[in-house]
Amino acid sequence: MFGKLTLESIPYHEPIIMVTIAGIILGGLAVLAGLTYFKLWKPLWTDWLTSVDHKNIGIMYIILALVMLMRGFADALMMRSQQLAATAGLNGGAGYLPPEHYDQVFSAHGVIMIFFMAMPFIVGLMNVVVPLQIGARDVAFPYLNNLSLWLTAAGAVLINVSLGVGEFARTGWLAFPPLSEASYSPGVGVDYYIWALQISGLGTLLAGVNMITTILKMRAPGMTMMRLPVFTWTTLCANMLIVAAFPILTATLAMLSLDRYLGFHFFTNDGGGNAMLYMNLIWAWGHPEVYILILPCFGVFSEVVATFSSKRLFGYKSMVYATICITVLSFMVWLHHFFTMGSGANVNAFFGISTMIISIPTGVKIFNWLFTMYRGRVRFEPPVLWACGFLITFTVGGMTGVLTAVPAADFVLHNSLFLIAHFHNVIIGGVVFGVMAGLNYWFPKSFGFKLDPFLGKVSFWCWLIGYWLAFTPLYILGLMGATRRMNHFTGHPEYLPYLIVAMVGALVIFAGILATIAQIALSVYNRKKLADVTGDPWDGRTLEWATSSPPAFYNFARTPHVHGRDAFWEDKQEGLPTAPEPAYAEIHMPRNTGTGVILSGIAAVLGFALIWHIWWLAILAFAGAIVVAIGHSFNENRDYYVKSDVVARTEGAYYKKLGTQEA
Ligand code: HEM
Ligand SMILES: [Cu+2]
Repeated sequence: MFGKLTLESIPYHEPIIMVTIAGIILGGLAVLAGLTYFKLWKPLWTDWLTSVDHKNIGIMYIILALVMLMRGFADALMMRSQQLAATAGLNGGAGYLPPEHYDQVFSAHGVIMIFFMAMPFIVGLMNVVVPLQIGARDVAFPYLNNLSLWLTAAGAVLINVSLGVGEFARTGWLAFPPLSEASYSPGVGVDYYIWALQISGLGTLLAGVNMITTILKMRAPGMTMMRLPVFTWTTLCANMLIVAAFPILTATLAMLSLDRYLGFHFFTNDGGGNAMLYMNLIWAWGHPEVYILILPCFGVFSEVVATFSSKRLFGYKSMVYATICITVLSFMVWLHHFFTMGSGANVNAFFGISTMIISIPTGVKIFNWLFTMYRGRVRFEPPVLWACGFLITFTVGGMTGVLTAVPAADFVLHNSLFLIAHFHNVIIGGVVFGVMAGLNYWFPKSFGFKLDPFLGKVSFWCWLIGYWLAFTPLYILGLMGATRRMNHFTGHPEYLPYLIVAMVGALVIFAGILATIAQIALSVYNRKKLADVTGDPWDGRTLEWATSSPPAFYNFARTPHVHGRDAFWEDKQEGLPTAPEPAYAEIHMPRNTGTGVILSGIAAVLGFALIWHIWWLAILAFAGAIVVAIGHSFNENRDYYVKSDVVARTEGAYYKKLGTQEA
């Protein structure tokens, strides 16, 4: 009846898990009670969960990312403290986390941070910003956008369920066979991994199609490709990578499923299979994936550096071409992830060199940012601090990357903590710093008030110092021979001082995360004091700053006309209108729909049923999804016109607030 699911699937005997789950359940109940008490269920459903407004969808993506950041970071703290405790001799050198639990922790940490923290954060920023930057009313397919969000959330739900029902994969974040095959991982952990990624991956792919269409087809008149803001350019390239790369991931995981569920032999070591096929495929997705994460962050830094230096971005064209170069090159380097697997010297040399070539367009970008700031009057608000921290940290990470791209060096460094230090160096210094810059930069656009700058600076310094304390020791440990994914290091007391420093670093980062939470809470509390009525708190250059904050749901009452790069900056030089227009046209807008939430809920149930081999439920859920999808296609009530007097009233209120309208 319930497939493999029994009461034994719940890990009663693991106190750490049980306490965590009790905490999550209590927290969840508190939220539910709060929603009921303040009668928020209806607005939550009608204004948020079912919203097809790109701005709301973006905000919900970012909330998901922030929640999952805590979960992923809790895992990181557990790993740091386990290795420290074991090396310090706790329990005779075994530490407090048994290996089978530790292995789940590092796998969950990697998967959560990449797929459910970094990805939603970036897709969220794209959603909030890109339609505004190109002068559009929404994305090309608003309902699909809502579905993408909820499919991502459904994947996140499955991962969190694995904490309390069954187990998660013990295979690392890429689930390499043969370890991930049914013979070596007979439990449900890998199946949780597969279905969480398949469902959220579908959401990501749809989001990619949506963004590309939006940028190519919905730009305001006059916004040629060479006038696109750089963030929109990098978003376009990242989404091209999504559309090209995510199907590879889907196909690879589908093959792994066939192996696991139906006894196929794609990746087994017998029956004609070959595990190396999996390595090649997963990295053909995996390397572009890291550029999907970093390119939009390069875009954020470009916007931030230009705005806060009050200058045009230096070398706009070279920035665009460098982005395109990186996009293309990112598909030609995947083999650098397995130099040690016997491809031979010539193949390794090719991939080593192609990898190093990527540092050229990246270097171009670094110099462009530096030259933009050079001799500018840089205003050191939090977004710029993140950008400066990035310039230093990311550059070092890039250099250790070039080092590991030397095949001979990689034979020594492969699988060591040196590698862990390298990729956290680029992913924290690049992606986390990037999304934090974006959060601080665009928050006032979404909510109409700035984030508290003091706590923003505290958060930045904690992350920067914490990063260096936490990961510099790992570079050294790696050179000393410490390998990755270890529950404990037997007979290496000399690692202890480094592990202590790394632990301190993780705690400093923890302080940074707490500072961000406090920053958001305090800013909400002080929202009157931090308010911005102009819609343009930073003296911005691009069109998102041309609207009120938060923008009206239709974004622009009249589609802007673009006459150059930095469209809004140029408009400002010519003088902005100080009063609403005498008349507005009606505006065509999409209607909210609950179908995305329902379909994704069904998808989560389908995933759960497949994980536990509850076949009747899987068939039922699959059929249900088809029925709901077909049913939605009969929904004719999907758009409406905003009356011109509603537009006139909204705009009138905005100009009145600006204080520029004659009484
Ligand atoms: C915030 C502070 C962070 C700390 C202290 C931290 C710590 C760690 C540690 C201790 C490991 C295991 C290293 C080992 O194999 O021995 C690890 C692995 C990993 N981390 Fe982080 N991490 C952090 C942030 C992030 C972020 C932001 C990301 C991605 C966006 C990330 C992605 C990964 C991945 C993909 C792995 C590899 C997991 C595997 O081996 O399969 N981490 N991290
Ligand atoms: Cu790579």
